[in-house]
Amino acid sequence: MSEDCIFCAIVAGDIPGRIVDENDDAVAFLDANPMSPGHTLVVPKAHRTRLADMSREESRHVFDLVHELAPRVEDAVDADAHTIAVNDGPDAGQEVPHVHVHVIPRFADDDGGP
Ligand code: DGP
Repeated sequence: MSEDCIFCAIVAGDIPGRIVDENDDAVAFLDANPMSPGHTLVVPKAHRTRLADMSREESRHVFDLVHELAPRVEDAVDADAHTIAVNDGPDAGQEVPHVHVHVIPRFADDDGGP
């Protein structure tokens, strides 16, 4: 855990997060600033800043949860598709320095979305 990391605080339960699902190594919670209804973030429980900081095993657990969750989120909000994205590094738009996979529900009429 990193002391001043907001996502570590959510994983630890120190600040409220709308947790959707979890496995041994990853947690999914709703994005506080959603690009569409149901926008969910999947993060490793351990503090990792970039994808390259994760082992293959850690990465697999994160993406296992994405794989399991995405169709359920799509169903839950009656979406037509979803965008799955990682902003990996500040120059790619990563604002929170704890790896997170965006699962963004998309709708046929959403005008291009994110
Ligand atoms: P990125 O630009 O890829 O680093 O996206 C960061 C996302 O994290 C952005 O969609 C908003 C979300 N976010 C930032 N702070 C919080 C928070 O405290 N709680 C939750 N649930 N989401 C947050």
